[in-house]
Amino acid sequence: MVFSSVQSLGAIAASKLRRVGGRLAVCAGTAVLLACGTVSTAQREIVQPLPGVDTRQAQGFASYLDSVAARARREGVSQRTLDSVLPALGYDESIAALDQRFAPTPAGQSFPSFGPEMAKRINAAKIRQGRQVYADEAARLVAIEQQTGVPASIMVSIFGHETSYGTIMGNTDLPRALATLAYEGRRRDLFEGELVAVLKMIDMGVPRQVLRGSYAGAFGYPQFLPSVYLKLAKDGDGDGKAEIWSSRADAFASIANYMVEAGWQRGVPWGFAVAVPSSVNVAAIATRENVAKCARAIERHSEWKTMREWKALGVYPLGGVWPADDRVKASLLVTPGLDAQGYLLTRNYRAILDYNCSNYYAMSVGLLADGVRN
Ligand SMILES: [Ca+2]
Repeated sequence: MVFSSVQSLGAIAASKLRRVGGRLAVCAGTAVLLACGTVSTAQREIVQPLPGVDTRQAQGFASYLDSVAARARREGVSQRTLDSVLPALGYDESIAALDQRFAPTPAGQSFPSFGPEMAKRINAAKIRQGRQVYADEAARLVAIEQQTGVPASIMVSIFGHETSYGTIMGNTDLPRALATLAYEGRRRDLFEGELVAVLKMIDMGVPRQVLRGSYAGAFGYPQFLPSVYLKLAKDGDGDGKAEIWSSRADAFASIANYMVEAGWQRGVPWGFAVAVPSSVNVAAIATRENVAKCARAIERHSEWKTMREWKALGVYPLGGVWPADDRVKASLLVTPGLDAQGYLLTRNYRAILDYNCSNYYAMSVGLLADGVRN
């Protein structure tokens, strides 16, 4: 199905309810442990400041990298890897500037309408391309879906959202970007850990030239951070390697593994469009959850209620069909700008939010998945 406006998004989602299937799954991990040493002064002197970077900053950066080397060594990264990567890294001011520009939206700022936000992310071409990917990779996708319970359409949709189906993966050198962001310091805890993780990947034999991605360190078809790669990347095509930058099968298996790890439940829809009668006081049932992650996105949700409870309140699916199990819990998200007044969202929606903490992202992943599946 191809639609011409966001008005039909709710209808697409609602019409999808009939098809849900499932069972449970497991996940994998990777660890690296090797030997150590120190970065010599001679090697440190190779660090060249980029144009516009003063000498003091370059020295500060070099001594910071010494401390990263010590940490990486403690975590088992080999001296060979440290010597081959760290001395040649330069501080990149353009990356630091990008990071400053994308500082988080302050709390209290109003949220944009869903209509234009969905229209930015989903269009007829994106659905068509997604269906083509689905058709091309059907055998593999179905096998992964059977194994994990994560729908093929969700894997394809995330692939579409993250990298436009593998066409836009970013071309920034990851060690350089992560070293810059860690040194810059606004989110040092995060980026220093990612820098050490990328060193572990190099230690494992991942070729340096494939370690290119976004300025913030996400890489490959699913745009994983290095630490996520180490923890969750899977081999999907049977060659024993998790090459998420060149193998769609590996990317799909890794995305599904991420979703399972984030709590994806087999046979449960991500969510569906609903009508909400005026008798429902949405403000009165706002969530009181105190979550560590995605708090800003989740504060827009209602408290959890079972399908049976929503039904009793007079809420009903625009597609006319409730999930088979009326004990499944969902929270309500009011969606101004969409045809549907709101969506009932299950725990599986939270798994998508875990991938990227934005209601616009998670809704758009769900709706594109529905469009691809239709
Ligand atoms: Ca593989």
